[in-house]
Amino acid sequence: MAAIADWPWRRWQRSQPDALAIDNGDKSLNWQQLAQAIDEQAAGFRLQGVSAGDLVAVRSGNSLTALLAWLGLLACGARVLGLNPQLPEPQLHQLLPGLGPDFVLNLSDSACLDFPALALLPAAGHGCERWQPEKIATLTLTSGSTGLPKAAAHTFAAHLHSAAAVVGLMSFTRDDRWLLSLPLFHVSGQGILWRWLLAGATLVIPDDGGFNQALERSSVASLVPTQLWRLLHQPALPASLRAVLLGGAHIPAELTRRAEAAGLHCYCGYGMTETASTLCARRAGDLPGVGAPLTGHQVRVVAGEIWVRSPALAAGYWLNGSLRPLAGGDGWLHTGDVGRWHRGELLLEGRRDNLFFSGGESVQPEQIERIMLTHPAVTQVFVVPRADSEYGQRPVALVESTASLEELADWAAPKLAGYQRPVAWYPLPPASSGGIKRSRHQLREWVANQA
Ligand code: 4YB
Repeated sequence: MAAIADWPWRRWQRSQPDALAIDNGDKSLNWQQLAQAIDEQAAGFRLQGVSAGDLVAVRSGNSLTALLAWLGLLACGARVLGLNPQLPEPQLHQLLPGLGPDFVLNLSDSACLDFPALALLPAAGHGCERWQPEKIATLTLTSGSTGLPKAAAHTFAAHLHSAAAVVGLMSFTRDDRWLLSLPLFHVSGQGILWRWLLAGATLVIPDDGGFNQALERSSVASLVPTQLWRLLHQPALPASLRAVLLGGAHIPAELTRRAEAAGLHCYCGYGMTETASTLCARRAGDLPGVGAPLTGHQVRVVAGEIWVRSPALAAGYWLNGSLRPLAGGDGWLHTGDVGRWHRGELLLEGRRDNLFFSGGESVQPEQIERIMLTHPAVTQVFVVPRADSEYGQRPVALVESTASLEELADWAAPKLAGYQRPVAWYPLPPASSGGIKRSRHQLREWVANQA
């Protein structure tokens, strides 16, 4: 990747000032206007006391306002910690003291947080710090299965390494329009941001017209598999959409087969918070799996566990004023994901911490879920353990499907070993977290509370 000598938006301000940088429905900004808006945001934050190296927590969903705040803060030299506005307040009160933000910018409701508050007060002038790609740009919370999330700290350089590999794979150019389809507080949303800035393309931000209307104006989108299922259930795919990057969860072959048949190029990716989004990916095809590592990333499978080494890796986890290493001294991150190689492709089998034992047999829930997802009427399924006095734990299934639960249980029975067969079936309860994936921990608790 060629070194970038200045803030990426400055480069596009100079070389293509009139090209469309942001499409937010009625509001559009070219690169000239965007660079100016970022300067004004940065100047306004400076007047409120923000200085280089400060940590600013931004509590917001996606919007043009939130994006300009993120970029203005980064331009000030501040590090941005994105917060899911749906994180419950007690959890925020537990989490934030260890991260020690200097300021909080709350664009969501009026949660009461004990940190100096920032407001959006754009001001005249230039608030931009010098571009220093090796500085920490963002802290991103991991979606840990239990306990408090950790805050992975990424440099600008790490984000741009990740972006360059995906931009190359998908031939993403400045003529493209990537929809900001996933939240900025998650790496999947940040991935979109850095690819857009690297390529000098257009970022489409959904406005009041909603997600589907914004899709109609986009050529590329990042989607989790359930979003693509929903899209395929609509009468027609948006004509402008040429490609989707999928990730975050198992990507059923049937899903990509249907989407490809409808003319949509599907890229199957694997990544995590610590790797600043996708690190393995490939165009969907006949083989299962998420492809080989993209340029610059290395992957090994050691005793069944996936290890990763990459310039996109976080510099560490931020806690109590310092960075804690996330990888061993050799730079390899032990991901906790179980996988294997198959004809040069990485196959994901599940997470180590989801494994449980039932009557002495080990149950990997994702193995059961993958089988269930081959049923044409199943769009989402989670298998979680339920305490059992005789077996220790037994599997229970939570399913989103148009087929009846009885039909699914009958269909699944001959495909599963006895110890893998769910002993209870429930419709998947509605999501409430605002994140990109369901919390297995919450689903487990939900099941434990059923009579
Ligand atoms: C998987 C998995 C897979 C992750 N099969 N398990 O820009 C992108 O890369 C993107 C595009 C569309 C949708 C999502 C993304 C992401 O960033 C996803 C990144 C992510 O999920 N990060 S995470 O920290 O929240 O979770 C990581 C874990 O998710 C991994 O460790 C895996 O366990 C699981 N996962 N991709 C099966 N293709």
